[in-house]
Amino acid sequence: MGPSFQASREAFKSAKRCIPGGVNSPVRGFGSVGGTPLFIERGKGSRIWDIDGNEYIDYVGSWGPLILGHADPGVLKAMRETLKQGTSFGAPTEIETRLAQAICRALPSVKRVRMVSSGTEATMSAIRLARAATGRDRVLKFDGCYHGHSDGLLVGAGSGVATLGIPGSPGIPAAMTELTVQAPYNNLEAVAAAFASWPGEIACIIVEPVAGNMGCILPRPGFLKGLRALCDAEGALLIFDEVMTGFRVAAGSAQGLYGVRPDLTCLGKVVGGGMPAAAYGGRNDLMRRVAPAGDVYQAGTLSGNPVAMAAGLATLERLEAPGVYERLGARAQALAQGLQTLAEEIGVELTTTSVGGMFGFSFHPGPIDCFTQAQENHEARFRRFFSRMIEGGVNLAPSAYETGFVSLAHTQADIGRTLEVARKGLEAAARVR
Ligand code: KE4
Repeated sequence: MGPSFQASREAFKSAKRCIPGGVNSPVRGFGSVGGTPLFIERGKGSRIWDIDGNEYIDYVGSWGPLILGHADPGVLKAMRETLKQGTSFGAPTEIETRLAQAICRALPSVKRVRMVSSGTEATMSAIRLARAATGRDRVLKFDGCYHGHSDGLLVGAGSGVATLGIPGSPGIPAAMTELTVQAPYNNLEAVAAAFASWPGEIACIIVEPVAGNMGCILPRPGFLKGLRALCDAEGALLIFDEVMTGFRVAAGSAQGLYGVRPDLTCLGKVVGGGMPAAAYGGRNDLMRRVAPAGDVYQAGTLSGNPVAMAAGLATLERLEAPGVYERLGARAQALAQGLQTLAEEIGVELTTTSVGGMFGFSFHPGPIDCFTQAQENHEARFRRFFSRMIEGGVNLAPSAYETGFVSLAHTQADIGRTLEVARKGLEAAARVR
């Protein structure tokens, strides 16, 4: 007898009466995998429990922030200490400076940084700054990359947009999307052609240095350095959207891992430690333009919220310890390689990737270098695999267009248990024609 999801079913019915789709973010709704979204009761370390009492090894980790694991004692303690003074003041606090210092310490390209409350705000603001600094209006993004839901970036987007097969989104004026130039990920020729088509008009390229919103797709060797060179040649700015990769793939994030220096960097997820906090930062001459230092306006009631800062700072300080990224990388690699080995043994086509503490898998023979290829994945097999993993007590992202995350709380035993469950999941998927 498999697990019961009755309480989640009831909770979902209630939620749908007052929340669109019953969830506060579309990709949580299980739209592409079917069934009822799990309503979560609590988390601890690598585990979460739903309101039916079912336990799961969790690889969503709130979509990346919980790199230390759920309910990390150090993070909770830092939040409790900060809460004693109050929650929010709408005035500067020293803990905001300390988190900014930690970010600038880790990322040499970031000389000044502004805290915001979501990755969407971070990318939207970085683009406004790039347009102001260059006097140009067009923005180049890559198909399948997701940079949050601001109007101009919901073009050819990955993550929930790809998951639900939504062609862009109604409500976005053509005037906005006309300014967004698209190119296939990992395709420098297409980027060069875009610059040739719009000479002197492209303000910036925004890119996920590891594409985590169409599965997990690594940059081909030379791709990121090629973007840097093209931006330098064309007078455009290079924005690394490291909302997902920031402090996830290496101590110096993806820019450190791949040795490419962006002009602006967007951060989120890990820097908030599970609380609503994100950031954008970069070159001094650019960040000096941001109000009130400069004339590029951006603001936020809860930007730099002290409790969120405490969670983020406690997280980043722990990530400064030696060996952290080796451990995260070993866990993610063991999982990805284990899945690959099982798939080859069972005879089901599967492509897996891992970098730092993130990993991906796709029911696809490979290679997968861009969104068009990613979309050729066998979604029915993904759905079957996903549901078997849930039944077996393993929580994965409910979408073929997302990435998985390990934490410092995930043990080798967790990985071993996950692969035991995955064997049955892959066998079931292999039976789907
Ligand atoms: P938020 O506005 O959701 O904080 O961040 C947007 C964002 C920006 N850039 C990248 C590279 C991102 O991955 C994201 C958000 N990621 C998704 C999942 N891949 C968040 C989950 C959700 O939408 O519910």
